[in-house]
Amino acid sequence: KHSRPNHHPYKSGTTPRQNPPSSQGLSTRRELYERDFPVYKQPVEVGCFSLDSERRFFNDSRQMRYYVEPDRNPNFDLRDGYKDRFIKRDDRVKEKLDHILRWILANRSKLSSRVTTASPRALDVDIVTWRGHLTKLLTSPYETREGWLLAVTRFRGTLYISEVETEAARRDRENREERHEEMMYWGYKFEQYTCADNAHSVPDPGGVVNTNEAFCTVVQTRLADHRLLFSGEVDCRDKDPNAPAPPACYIELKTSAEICTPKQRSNFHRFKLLKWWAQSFLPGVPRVVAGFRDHEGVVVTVDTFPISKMSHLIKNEHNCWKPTVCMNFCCDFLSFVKRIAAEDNPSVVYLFSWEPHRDVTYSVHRDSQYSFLPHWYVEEMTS
Ligand code: 0WD
Ligand code: CA
Repeated sequence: KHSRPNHHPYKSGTTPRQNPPSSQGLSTRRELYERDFPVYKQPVEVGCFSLDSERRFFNDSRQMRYYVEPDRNPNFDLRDGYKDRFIKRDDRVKEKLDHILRWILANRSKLSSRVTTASPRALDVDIVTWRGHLTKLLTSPYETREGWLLAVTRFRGTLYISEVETEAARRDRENREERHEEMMYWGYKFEQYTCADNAHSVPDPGGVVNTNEAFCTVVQTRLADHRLLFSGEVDCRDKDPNAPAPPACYIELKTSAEICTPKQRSNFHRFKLLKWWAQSFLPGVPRVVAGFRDHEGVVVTVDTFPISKMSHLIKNEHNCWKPTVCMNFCCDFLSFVKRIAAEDNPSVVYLFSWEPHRDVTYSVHRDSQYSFLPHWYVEEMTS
């Protein structure tokens, strides 16, 4: 260990300053996060909202769908309707946290607001974000391909976290091949084959697939000392009226390439199940129903994966992912964010950036292109 040279610029008697903040990072190395599983409270649904075929917000469950169990070998043709019965959401439009913020304004009383001079906090939560952003954090210690950018603003004591599209992600989106474009449709088509509009009807595979439509749950939970409020899109629910209350009655639908070789099985366990586990564990959705399809987009088998069994399924894989690493990294990242994002100001953005094999770094931006809290939200929350 080498000592400080005598000509060091700091005055004697003062504590040496830390490195400039922009050079301090947070590591994503797995070994650092192999500790006891952190406290993660059972997520509680505090509300929901719907987005209609034109992406309009409704503070209700009108877009909820009901799962109808298919045949185990259904031969669903996922390519059907791609050319003539598909309305695709415009993914150039960045909605940021807007829908969640609309939900918050419509439900402020439910969030036990305490607006007092002693407590400047407008909401009784530390973090507001999309579930999908948290999924990216959970999987970062195992991610080798895609980095992320997360914009953070502290406003009235609460940290708002909103993703910014990376340059690489924008390039991929703009240069997607036609085959890939079509394969993205397959997941939505599978939903149409397995979901009905109400508990007593049947799916309508002859209808239009419109990806503007969404039903989102809003859940509250706590990860160690971080009180979280986040929203996630839910595909459907168990149609049995005696099913447990949300989120335990929710079902996540997925499609995946059929598994033919041991290598494919191993990759499925190592990469796909990690993403599926992280996404559904966060809001407390207990099961994933997967349609395994061939290269022509025909679903050959359907299987149910309980979230609670996923981490056992993977135990035979060498060097596989661990839920505790995912959760501890997320927890440490949120602590890091709380420490760095100190200025309470709706027009200041702390931009956290990560690329695989690197540390998380950040930069600070005032009144920039990155500001994401809309005026209508800031004004309503300030009054
Ligand atoms: O504008 C943005 N940058 C984002 C917007 C990024 C992430 C999400 N969103 C919004 C959209 O309003 C969407 O309705 O989030 C909603 C979904 O949020 P989430 O549940 O937090 O996202 P995630 O867990 O990543 O995805 C859940 C589902 C996906 O299902 P699969 O089975 O493929 O994981 O939401 C859909 C997709 O069906 N989805 C999206 N829908 C609209 N816009 C988006 C998106 N950007 N990303 C995923
Ligand atoms: Ca899905």
